[in-house]
Amino acid sequence: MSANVFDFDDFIRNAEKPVHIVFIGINGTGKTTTISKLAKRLRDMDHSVVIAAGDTFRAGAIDQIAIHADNVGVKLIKHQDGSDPAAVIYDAVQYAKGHNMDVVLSDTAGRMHTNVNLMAQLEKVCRVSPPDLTIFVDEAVAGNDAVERAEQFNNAVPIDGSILTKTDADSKGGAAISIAYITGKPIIFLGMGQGYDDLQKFDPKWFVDQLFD
Ligand SMILES: Nc1nc2c(ncn2[C@@H]2O[C@H](COP(=O)(O)OP(=O)(O)O)[C@@H](O)[C@H]2O)c(=O)[nH]1
Ligand SMILES: [Mg+2]
Repeated sequence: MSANVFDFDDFIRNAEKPVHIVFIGINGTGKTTTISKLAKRLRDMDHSVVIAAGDTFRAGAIDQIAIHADNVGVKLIKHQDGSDPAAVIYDAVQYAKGHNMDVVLSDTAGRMHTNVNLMAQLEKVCRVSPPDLTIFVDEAVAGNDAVERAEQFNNAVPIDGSILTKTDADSKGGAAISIAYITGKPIIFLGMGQGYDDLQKFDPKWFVDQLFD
């Protein structure tokens, strides 16, 4: 695992701006919460951030992310409920370019990895606004289910790394090893709670110590 470490902060610092990051995964794994945490982290590092309200599907999703964007003090680009997620994400990237902003965090609706139409929609999002990073978000508690999903999502839109959430509920999180192995891509962060600061950089040594503790 230590052969495959990704320094998110360095990547953002050195990348050509705006950096576009798309978050994918099934429903309820913590995509929206994680985006809010990352928005705060990036703001704390003096990066300017735009969030794209790309979950236009679930009722209340746009309001939910609007509250988070407000709380952490970043710009939100949103369209109507039910609109094309590729369009709002495109607008957010254009906004960031037009305003010399550093990072675009694109939310997407949760979808089952087995839903062909919704996976095609994800491919469209990534075709219209190619991401610099595609991050798969799943729960540490999901175990082997998360591994299966990581593989399927990775087949549809190649992922660059994963974030495992809710490690506060399952401190072991052995799924991290399998997900990193299956995708060949690093685990970037761990979600450790519901607060904006409950995000920890993935540290292989810390993780292995936890696992065998
Ligand atoms: N305990 C805990 N809860 C989390 C964590 N990340 C997200 N959640 C909670 O999981 C629920 C679903 O999160 P949400 O971001 O809406 O998931 P999404 O459907 O993937 O966007 C919310 O109640 C979050 O507060 C975490 O790291 N730890
Ligand atoms: Mg969400």
